[in-house]
Amino acid sequence: SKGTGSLSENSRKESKEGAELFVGSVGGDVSLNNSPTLAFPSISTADFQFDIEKASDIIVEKVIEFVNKLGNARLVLVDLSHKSKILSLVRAKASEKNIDSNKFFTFVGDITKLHSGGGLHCNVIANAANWRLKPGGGGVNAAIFSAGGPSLEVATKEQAQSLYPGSAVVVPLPATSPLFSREGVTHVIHVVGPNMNPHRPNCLNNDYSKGCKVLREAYTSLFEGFATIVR
Ligand code: AR6
Repeated sequence: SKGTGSLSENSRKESKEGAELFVGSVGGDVSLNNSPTLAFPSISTADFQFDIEKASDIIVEKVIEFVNKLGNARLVLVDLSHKSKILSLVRAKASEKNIDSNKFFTFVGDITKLHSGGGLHCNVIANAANWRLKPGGGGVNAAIFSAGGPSLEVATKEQAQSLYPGSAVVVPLPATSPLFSREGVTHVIHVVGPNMNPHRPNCLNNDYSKGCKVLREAYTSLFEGFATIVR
């Protein structure tokens, strides 16, 4: 159980292990902030084998496009490891572009345990999904469907049966989902990115002109979906 003492413990923990703050650092304690917050993984850069240099440019470009349209809402790029190359690249590029680090930052942790394990409250999390919106398959998709429980599967099917690469669907989470009750997540946004892995469906065969277009569309759909929740 969390008393008042554990909050400061979490904040310390977060600033030490979790939040990788930009140069200049955030003005406040990120864990003591109740602004609407979207936590998202880097779409397509692991199982789907999308180039991380190109992906990091697109993430920063799309964050710049949306971050100031979202009022006081925050965007947080999450990955599992402090050694994450995509987090380092995005941090460096976001810092170069002087993106407000109160509104966009990176965070190391499991996206299904941000509140309980990292002290970061995110009311919305994004999933790098597959086109059939099926659980399993590894990566962040397997983790989110597993943590979300059967009610996430049911709620997902109510919204969509499948998704094209470059599109997203917003799924309101039932209160019966552990992600809701334990983590305070009210919505999951499934996003399907471009696939460069020849062993997965709809492989783009290294066509990065198509791939970059689809990845931009994926982030646009994700951030627009989040905007509909925030408004
Ligand atoms: N918490 C935070 N980030 C994570 C987690 C987690 N629990 N797990 C993975 N990541 P990936 P893709 C990071 O492969 O490349 C699935 O099987 C990971 O380090 O999950 O879009 C789907 O069903 C990486 O930075 O997604 C699709 O078929 C990022 O999440 C396919 O993989 C995305 O890695 C999608 O591949």
